[in-house]
Amino acid sequence: MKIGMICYPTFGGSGVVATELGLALGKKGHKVHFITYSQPTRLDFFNENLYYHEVDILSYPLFQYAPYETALASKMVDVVKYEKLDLLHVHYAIPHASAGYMAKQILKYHGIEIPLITTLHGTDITLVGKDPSFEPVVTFSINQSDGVTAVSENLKEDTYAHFEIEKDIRVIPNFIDLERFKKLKKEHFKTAICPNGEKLIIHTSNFRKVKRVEDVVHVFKKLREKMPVKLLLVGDGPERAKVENMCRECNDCDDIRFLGKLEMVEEVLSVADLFIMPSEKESFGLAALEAMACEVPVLSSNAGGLPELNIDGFSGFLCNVGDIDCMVDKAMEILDDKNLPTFKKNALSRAKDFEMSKILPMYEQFYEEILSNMHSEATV
Ligand code: GMT
Repeated sequence: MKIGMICYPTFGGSGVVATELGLALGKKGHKVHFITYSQPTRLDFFNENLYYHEVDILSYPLFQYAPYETALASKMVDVVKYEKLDLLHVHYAIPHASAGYMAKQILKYHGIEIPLITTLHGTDITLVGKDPSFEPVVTFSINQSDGVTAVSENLKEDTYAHFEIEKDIRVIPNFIDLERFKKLKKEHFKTAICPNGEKLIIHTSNFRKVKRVEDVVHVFKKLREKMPVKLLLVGDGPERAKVENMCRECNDCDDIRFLGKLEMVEEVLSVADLFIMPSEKESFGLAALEAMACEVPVLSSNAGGLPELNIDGFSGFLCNVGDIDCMVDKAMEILDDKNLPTFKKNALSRAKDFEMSKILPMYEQFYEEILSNMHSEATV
């Protein structure tokens, strides 16, 4: 199959999923054409089945806001026409689904029928998409997609609850490459960070409000009164400066380290004892899955799709959003030496349920279904 893959090429979860999906499809012999505004990270090498088309936007003094959606739709039209793609798969509804719809209509005018598949990832539905400034366009473009997927049952339900959707939504969860995400021998990192045998807690995110990074610090502070612990905060984003100030004011600088964005996050996950994800909303929680694959138990909120990933009392625990005391109690239970080895083993076992080889065929089958529906409609 020749697939056009449209995503945000940044550190965000939807971009990671789209890139990993494209890479995996390429390995299986499909031709994957990434159409994005910059080269996705992890795609900076040659592979005979992977192609990259950059969306460039003409700069013009009249444009206070550069019309990215128009440039993206034009690039999709160009790539579909000249690379003879079989389908377009857009990740994150805004603005990719409406740009895809526009491209599809233009191609139709030129006599080319191409199916459009939209994957909903989370904040495109639960936060941004609901805003009245986007809602009518999001609803319309989801309904006009030939196939729609969501990364959890919860996100599917949220989509039906908040938008007037007539389409069936197929749930295809996030997946993990266990060849890459596995516990690596990095004991020297552990010795450097925790010289006195402290337990190591980790959080990785894009430091947006929805991630509640402050809760991680509150839990850590209370936990430190009870046992020797260190905290690593990985990633960057709008809330980082606030959280950093919060740590400085309390003289916690030696026990809490901010590592910024890390390309090889699996290296530090490999030496962690507990991953905390206290999110306000989280459609799936890819970062928690990455931690589990590296044998790190997860203490998460019970928001969104997190209960579909993290099994309470098995791979970690779930607490209500903002319930710091619950999180401290559960962290102590996980970090107890008599429990920790079991939680670590269980975390890996749960991650295996989302192994790429189990999830990739779901996308391939969905592509086949959508293509065959389209062909049967054309012959009626
Ligand atoms: O907020 C993020 O983590 C980034 C965001 C995105 O769309 O780029 O991630 C969402 O998509 C991921 C991949 O499907 C999911 O694993 C995350 O749970 C989801 N984030 C939220 O729902 C907040």
